[in-house]
Amino acid sequence: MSVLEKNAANHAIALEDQYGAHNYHPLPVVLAKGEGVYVWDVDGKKYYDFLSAYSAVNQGHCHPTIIGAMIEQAKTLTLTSRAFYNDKLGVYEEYITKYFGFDKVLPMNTGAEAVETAIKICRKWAYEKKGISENDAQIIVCENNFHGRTTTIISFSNDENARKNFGPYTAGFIKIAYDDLDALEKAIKSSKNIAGFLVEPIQGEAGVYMPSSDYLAKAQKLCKDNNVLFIADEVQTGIARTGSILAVCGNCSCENACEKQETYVQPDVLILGKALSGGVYPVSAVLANDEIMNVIKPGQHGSTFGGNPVAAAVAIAALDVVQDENLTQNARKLGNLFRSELNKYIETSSIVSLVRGKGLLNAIVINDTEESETAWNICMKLSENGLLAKPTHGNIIRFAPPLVMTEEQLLDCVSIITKTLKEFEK
Ligand code: IF1
Repeated sequence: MSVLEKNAANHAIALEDQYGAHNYHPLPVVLAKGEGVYVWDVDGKKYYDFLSAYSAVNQGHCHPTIIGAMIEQAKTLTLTSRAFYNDKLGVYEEYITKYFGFDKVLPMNTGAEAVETAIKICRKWAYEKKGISENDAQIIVCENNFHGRTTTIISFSNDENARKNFGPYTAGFIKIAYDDLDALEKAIKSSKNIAGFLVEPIQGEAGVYMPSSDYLAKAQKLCKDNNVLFIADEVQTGIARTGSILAVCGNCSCENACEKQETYVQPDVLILGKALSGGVYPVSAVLANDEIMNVIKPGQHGSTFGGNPVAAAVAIAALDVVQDENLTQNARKLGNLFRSELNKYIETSSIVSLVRGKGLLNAIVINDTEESETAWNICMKLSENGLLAKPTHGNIIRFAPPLVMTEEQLLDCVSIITKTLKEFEK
């Protein structure tokens, strides 16, 4: 790296340090370009992106179809607010509701906004349809959840770093162990005020924890039998990431979620974000059927940018790409290959205890304490070797490349990962 190039990277870092809030601790890599599965830093070094902006770039960086749709709409009409209609929103609403099999969608921008929207819809439904007394609704959530960073959402987080000193906290949430049906049944039966159950089909931030194979279906049945809304947060697991169009689709890899598949656990409320735009624009959505969604009346919820024409055009293109390029099947196939290849290495590894995941949402557990720097140091070495990944909690490294990756590229990444890990073998 030349002195000049070093200065470019250091200058970018120094600017962020001086003028930006210190709410992140990034790897010291300064990116300047992205295309497909690759990103380049300011010095022109090329990397495989194995984080995909936390599963927002499922369709690959700067996908030409999505970028084209964004440019076309951005040159025409960007924002009307919802004070007026526009010619793109209804087309998008019809498209996404048919794509996922729901009557209606409420369009928002970020994942956290969509989670907040789902919480509001659930509470309103509880008071106006289930008959729970106002302000008494309780929503069940899971330990080690991650649903975003608003004050209400961190109120039911057990991550002290994300929660401490942001109180007073929002009431109305009951925390239970993840993947524990007895705990869910007990919580549901504990009160007549249970409105909903908010769950990640796979706990991404917690370290890519997958529940037992029958957990989601049995949890949904418990909710159905007790008139409790089953709310699936698929912001990270959705849009083909896990080798199904939704993680709640179980083993089905058809392009559209459909009740016909015996493995499909249709939520009462579905939350989407991130890859809904292919990572080019903040787009999120809450989907539900009329008997739930129609509790929202004019003036009761919304946002300036929610459902704007650019978001609508981008989301249609992003969902088209998933189907046109068979990203669901590709994620399933390459995910199986990734885990099988890593397991061959793990058999003789002293530094990695396991690999787990579904589709191309995977993680390895490093054989060291949560407080150790080993996972971080491995990611630093991976970046030197041309692959970007970041530890999630302590000793877990998440691996989530764009779903457009080819088998050849994946095997190249496996060799970079195993070569790097071998440098840390004891
Ligand atoms: C950060 C984590 C992942 C999410 C689920 C809602 C949201 C997220 C299941 C909120 C967002 C992002 C947030 C981002 C990093 C990333 C993340 F590490 F923070 F936890 F993916 F695991 N539901 N996850 O995963 O969506 O408001 O961010 O659009 O805060 O650093 P958002």
